[in-house]
Amino acid sequence: MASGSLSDNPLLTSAKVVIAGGFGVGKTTCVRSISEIPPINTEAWMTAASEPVDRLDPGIDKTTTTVAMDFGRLTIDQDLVLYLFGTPGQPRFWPMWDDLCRGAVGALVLADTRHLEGSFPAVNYFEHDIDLPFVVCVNLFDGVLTHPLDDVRAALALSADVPLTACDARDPASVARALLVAVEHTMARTGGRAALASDPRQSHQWRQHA
Ligand SMILES: Nc1nc2c(ncn2[C@@H]2O[C@H](COP(=O)(O)OP(=O)(O)OP(=O)(O)O)[C@@H](O)[C@H]2O)c(=O)[nH]1
Ligand SMILES: [Mg+2]
Repeated sequence: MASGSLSDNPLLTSAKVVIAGGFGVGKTTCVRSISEIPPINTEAWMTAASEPVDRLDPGIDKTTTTVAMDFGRLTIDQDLVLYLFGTPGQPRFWPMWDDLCRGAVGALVLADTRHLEGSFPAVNYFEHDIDLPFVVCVNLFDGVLTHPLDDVRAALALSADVPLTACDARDPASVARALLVAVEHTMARTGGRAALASDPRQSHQWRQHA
């Protein structure tokens, strides 16, 4: 996606959005697939030496894990740029989440229905520990929704006022739609344009993705 010369626009507003969730739910994949700049990732190899602390279950196709953050950028309008910050997912890095969320306008919390219990701490964090609008998004690992979203909502004991959606983290258009839900939720929670400069639904660039 072409971003143009961002610095030329005096009306440009940027907004920070956090992509959070438990271990291996697809946060890094999500940032990588949507970022218009080469994303910054902080991946470390998971080895046998780290087995006591890293989950290396059979069937989990994962050789690296995020040890600090992911960073990417998405221009969704000529005067609105999202800066995407992906959190690390492993419990030993959760203390970093407060720092990563500082200054954010919203969060997209990814969930994997094959290991839904891994999403409980993330949902709990955004529901109780921090005042930040968030939406929960099921990552469709097999390309299909294996459980109705109402069932996922019930299993997560998710409040009715928290939007629940689904995406394929590998698919930029799908990730864009999920981010749109998050942006719209932030706008609804903050009274329209209090936190964001413009309505992304009017964005031509956005429509190209979504
Ligand atoms: N089939 C499929 N695989 C995916 C999808 N999203 C992520 N993956 C794979 O799942 C694994 C984990 O993805 P990551 O993006 O590293 O997950 P993460 O949430 O960043 O993981 P941590 O940072 O370690 O918590 C990787 O091997 C990805 O290739 C998806 O939508 N479909
Ligand atoms: Mg990661």
